[in-house]
Amino acid sequence: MTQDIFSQFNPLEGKRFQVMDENGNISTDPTVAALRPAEVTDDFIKQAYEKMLFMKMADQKANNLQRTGRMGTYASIRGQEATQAGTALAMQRTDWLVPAFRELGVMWMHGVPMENMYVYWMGNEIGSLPPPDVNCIPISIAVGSQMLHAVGLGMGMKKKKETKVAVTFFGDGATSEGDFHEAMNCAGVFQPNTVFICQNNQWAISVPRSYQTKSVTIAQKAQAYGIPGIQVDGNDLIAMYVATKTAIDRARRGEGATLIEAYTYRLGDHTTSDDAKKYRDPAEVELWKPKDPMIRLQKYLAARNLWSQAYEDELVARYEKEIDVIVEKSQSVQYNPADIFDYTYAQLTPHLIEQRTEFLTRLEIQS
Ligand SMILES: Cc1ncc(C[n+]2csc(CCOP(=O)(O)OP(=O)(O)O)c2C)c(N)n1
Ligand SMILES: [Mg+2]
Repeated sequence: MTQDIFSQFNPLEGKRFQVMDENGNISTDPTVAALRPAEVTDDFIKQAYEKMLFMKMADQKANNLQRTGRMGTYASIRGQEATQAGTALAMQRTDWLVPAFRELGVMWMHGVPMENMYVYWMGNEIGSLPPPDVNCIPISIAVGSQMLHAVGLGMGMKKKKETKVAVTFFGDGATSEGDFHEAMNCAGVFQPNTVFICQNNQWAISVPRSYQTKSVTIAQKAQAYGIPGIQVDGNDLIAMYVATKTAIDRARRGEGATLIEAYTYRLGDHTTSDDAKKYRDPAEVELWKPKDPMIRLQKYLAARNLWSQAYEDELVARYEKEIDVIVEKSQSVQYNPADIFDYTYAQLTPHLIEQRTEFLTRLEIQS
C-alpha cells in the first residue's frame, strides 16, 4: 500500500477517494486499483458485511428500546456503518479508540461488549467501563473534547516509541469547536500516533454542514496544520478501510497524524430526542438512501453469488436471537440511583448533599 493516496486524492483538487460505487461496482481507475491491498478479498468483504448487519440491527434495537421506555436516549449510527466497520478493521486490538457518542459500531468491533453500550444508554455509567483488555475511552458527549485526549494519547505513545495508535472519531459539527483546531495544531507540531476520523454526516443536530465552515471540504483543513488529509466516501467500506489503514500504518511508524473526512450521511434523527422532519427536507434523505453502505455491499456480493435473501434471512434470525440475549443481560445489570451523586465529586458540595437526600426520598415515596 502506498502513501501516495494523500497526494493522489488531494481534497483541494476536489478529489474524494472511492473504491466501490453505490451500485457495488469496483472502480476501474488504475490509481484506485493499485491502492487496494491484497487482504481485501471477497471473504474479507463478506465478513465485514456480516459485522455491519449486526451493528445495524443492534442500532435498530437500541432505537426500539428507547421507544418502549427501556432506554434513556440513543444516537443512531444508521447510514454510517461502513465508516465504522472500515476503521475498526484497520485497527489492531492494542490501539486506542477515542469515540464521540455516535460510534456504537466501531466500539463494538473494537471489543466493547454491546451490552456495555446498552447499559450506558440506559443511563448507567457502569456501561462505560470496558473489559480491561479493551482500549477504548468512555463516550464523550461534550462535543469535540475527545480529540485532544487522542492527541495526548498519541503523543505519549510516540514518546515511548510504541507502535500503537489512537484513533478518534468526531462529527462535522465538532470541527467548529476550538478543541478541533487545538488538536489539529498539536498534531501538526508534535506528530503524535493519532488518526482523526471526522464522520461528516452532513448535519450537527439541525445545523447543516454548510453552516459549519466555508471550506469546501473538512479534509483540506489538515493542510493548514501540516498533516495529510483526505476526503473518503464514508459509505464505501473498502475506501474507508484502505484510507484508515494507510493513516494508521503511518502513525504506527511514528510519521505523525492524519485527518480522514468520512463523507457520509445521518439517515436517522440526531438522537431519539430529535425530530429531523422539523428542519430537514425529506427529499434530501431520499437522495442519500440509495447510497446506503449496506446496499452496495449486497449488490457486490450478490453479483458474486455470495449474497442471497436466504443468507440474509438466516443472518437476521441468528442476530435477532443474539441481540435479545444482550438486551436481557443489559436490563439485568443492577445499579444504585445514588451513583449519579456519589461518583461525580470526591466530596459532595452542600447543595448536592441536599439534592441527593431529596432524590432518594422521592424514589422511596414512588416505590
Ligand atoms: C460542547 C457541546 N456543545 C453542544 C452540545 C450539544 N450537542 C450535542 S450533539 C451536537 C451536534 C454534534 O454534531 P456533529 O459533531 O456533527 O456530530 P453528529 O451528532 O452529527 O454525529 C450538539 C451541538 C454538546 N453536547 N457539547
Ligand atoms: Mg454531524
